[in-house]
Amino acid sequence: MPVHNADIAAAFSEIADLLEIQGANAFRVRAYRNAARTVNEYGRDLASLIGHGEALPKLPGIGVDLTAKIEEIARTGHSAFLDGLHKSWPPAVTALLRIPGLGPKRVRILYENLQVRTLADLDAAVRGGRLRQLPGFGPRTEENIRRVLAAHLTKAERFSLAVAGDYAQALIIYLGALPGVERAIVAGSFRRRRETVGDLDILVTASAGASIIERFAAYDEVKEVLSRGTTRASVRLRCGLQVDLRVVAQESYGAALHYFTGSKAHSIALRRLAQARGLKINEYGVFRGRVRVAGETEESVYAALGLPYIPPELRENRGEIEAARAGVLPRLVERAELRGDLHSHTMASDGHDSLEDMARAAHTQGLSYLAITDHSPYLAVTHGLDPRRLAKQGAAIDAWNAAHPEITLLKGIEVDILEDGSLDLPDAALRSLDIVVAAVHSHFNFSRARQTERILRALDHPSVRILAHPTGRLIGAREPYDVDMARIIRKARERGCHLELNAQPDRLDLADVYCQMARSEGVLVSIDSDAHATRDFRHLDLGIGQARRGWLEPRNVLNTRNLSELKALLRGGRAEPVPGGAR
Ligand code: DGT
Ligand code: CA
Ligand code: CA
Repeated sequence: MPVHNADIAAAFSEIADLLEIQGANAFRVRAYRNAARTVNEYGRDLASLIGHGEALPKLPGIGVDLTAKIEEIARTGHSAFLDGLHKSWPPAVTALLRIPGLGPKRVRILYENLQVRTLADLDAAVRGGRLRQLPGFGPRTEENIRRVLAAHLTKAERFSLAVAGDYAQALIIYLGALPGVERAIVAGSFRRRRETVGDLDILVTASAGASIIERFAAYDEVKEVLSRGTTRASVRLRCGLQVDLRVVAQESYGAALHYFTGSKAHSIALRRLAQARGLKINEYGVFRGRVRVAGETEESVYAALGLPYIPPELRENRGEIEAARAGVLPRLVERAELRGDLHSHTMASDGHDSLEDMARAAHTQGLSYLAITDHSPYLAVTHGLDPRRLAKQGAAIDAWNAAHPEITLLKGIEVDILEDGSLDLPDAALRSLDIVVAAVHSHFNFSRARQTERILRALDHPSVRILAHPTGRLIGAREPYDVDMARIIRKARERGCHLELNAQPDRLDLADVYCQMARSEGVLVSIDSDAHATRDFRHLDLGIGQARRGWLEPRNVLNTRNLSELKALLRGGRAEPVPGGAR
């Protein structure tokens, strides 16, 4: 694993925390904290500098000892000193420091007197009434800790974008209909289309804040009001999802929306840029001295900093500000630009609807072609198609196409990649199809080398055109399998294959960073619903969000092509090189 500056900074912060708990000299603690900040903010990747044999730059406040530690972490991914600290203070202890009211002194007392090492231990100690017996822990402290813990322990879980979306949509309709409300919009990670969200952040513009807050707290789904003021409130819904609401004046809409959309890293980088221009930026606007120079729209906020509008999906401080400054922001792909879908199932395997119903639904969704890719026989539960049933389905597809010029069905298969990288159907059956999508559904635990070789072999099969859900992850349920994605992407380019971005809510596989990698290697991404029922085509929206987070433009996406361009790409073996793939 490559070591990033952030990893080195995290190690230094943790050393500072643990030294503090130990009661170490305050100057020493501060030196580590400052070093963490310096490393984190340093513009170039220290590990790659070291990897290229370059001398480390002279960093402020970083002497011989810290330089040696940076080199050690960059080379090995570890700090022997930190590992030593962990022997007496397990890593989980540092989480206790984040609880308001618990400084290093108290954490140390908890650890030594009550053997508290984790938040769960602390929770047990509070419940057992053991906290108040300790020196320096009054009833007030105990009550504070109890409250923070309750919020912490239930908040740990993140919600999938799709689930959060259902709640968000209902809330926006409810809030939007309240008297006095001008606009209601979801900001935060939801607007940035992250695959999971910690909570929903809703922004409302209205003249009278207090009455909006009242009605928000009275929303039917609200289980508990966590905090409430005149312009803001936080609630927890019955499902456990937290929702933060902010009411702002119309004139601050853009600035507030920008602030609450984040990400925090993007906002911080932007604030630094503003400072360099003598401007101040906050949730109320952009200011020169006391004069407000922008804030009503997000466009005005960016324009005040001399930047074009940056779409929310890019706001992660992953190079988007530099790209904006250089005038080379990508023109991100949009849902309306998808002309087709290259992965779908019918009742023939494990889908719920007929081929004809799937075709009609896809057409209703604005698509002009749909690949029918039922399973191959390997996994018995999917009731996959053998060559005989596949041929029968092919005849049904021919019949459909003859009668329905409005949407073309492609004959396809989602063929299993077997243990050794061979495919689950005879070559002749695969050759008879318009499109072969290959997928791993077994042996997830192979070593990286073995898994990579297996997939590379499948991509070498002359019929294979798309690698489905390339890392096999199920968000929150199954880790991606261990593969060398860089090699897979290079192989795909060499073979004229494409990578799927599977838009099922719990897959969203390809992840954003791999989309970026595919883009820079000139490999096309196919944004597919993997629909198992007519209603599943709506998942394409989620796929688009992930693709946009991965900087994909229409030209980087296979299924923005019209049918004849697509057929050429599927036939041709080699994809046309995409010029200027890298940003
Ligand atoms: P999440 O909820 O964990 O999925 O992620 P976010 O990004 O929605 O984070 P959240 O809900 O804590 O905050 C929403 C936005 O509010 C965040 O993206 C940026 C802004 N924000 C929150 N705290 C701060 C802060 O301390 N500084 C700045 N600049 N912005 C903040
Ligand atoms: Ca949030
Ligand atoms: Ca929030």
